[in-house]
Amino acid sequence: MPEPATLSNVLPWRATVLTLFPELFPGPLAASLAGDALQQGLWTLDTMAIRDFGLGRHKSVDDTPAGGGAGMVMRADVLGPALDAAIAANPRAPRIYLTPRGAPLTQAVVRELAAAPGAVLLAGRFEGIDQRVIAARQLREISIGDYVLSGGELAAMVLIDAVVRLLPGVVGAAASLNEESFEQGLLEYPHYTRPRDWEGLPIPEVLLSGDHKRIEAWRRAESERLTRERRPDLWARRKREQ
Ligand code: 9D3
Repeated sequence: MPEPATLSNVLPWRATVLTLFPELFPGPLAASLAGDALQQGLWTLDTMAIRDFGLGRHKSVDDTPAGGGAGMVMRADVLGPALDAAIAANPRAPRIYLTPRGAPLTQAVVRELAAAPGAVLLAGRFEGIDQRVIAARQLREISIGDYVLSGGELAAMVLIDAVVRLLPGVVGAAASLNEESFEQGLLEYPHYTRPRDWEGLPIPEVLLSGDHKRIEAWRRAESERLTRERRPDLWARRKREQ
């Protein structure tokens, strides 16, 4: 008989975050689902301050870009030792650099990361980091979407939040089953609850009919309509079986 997964025989998922702003953590990750799971010991969070690895009297972490141009670049001789300390703390975890030029964070990537022992997450600031660090420490570059943030910290929190809710024991089986409809490539249908009439607006009659076949057909049609209207990219690639 296989042993059931319990806290005593499963290591917590371990996030090690390298940042210039450790005071931003845990931030929203201390609340709600992720926060409860953190308190239960299902995952752990360590932040390491890049400034602690800064060089010289001013603890410098950045310098002007080789070849010229705007902004500043995070130094390899700072990030190398900082990453080595983070990797030593979390040696089997994939190493991720959050950057606007990274590959998109998708639910498939989130599932992959949830199956790993944790993640070393480098949150950048300034224009970026010295390319040699990415190559030498084998960093996987990930973006959370096509908009510009002020730094990688919020992106690291988004990634952690998405991973943590997939860890065993964090959300119920009902929620994970629900996810499968999204993974079919359709957006969620509209939801309603009491009161039956709110500000003169009724709940669609079909949802009160008790006819589960009709309800299922209505929800499917609404999911398809919303996906077609809002996400032509998903609509074109949707799974067509069943
Ligand atoms: C003009 C070049 N800019 C790239 C669009 C420079 C730049 C802007 C903002 C470099 C870094 C940042 C800070 N952003 C992140 O660190 C970041 C990010 C993002 O801005 N959008 C989506 N995902 C991510 S992950 C890290």
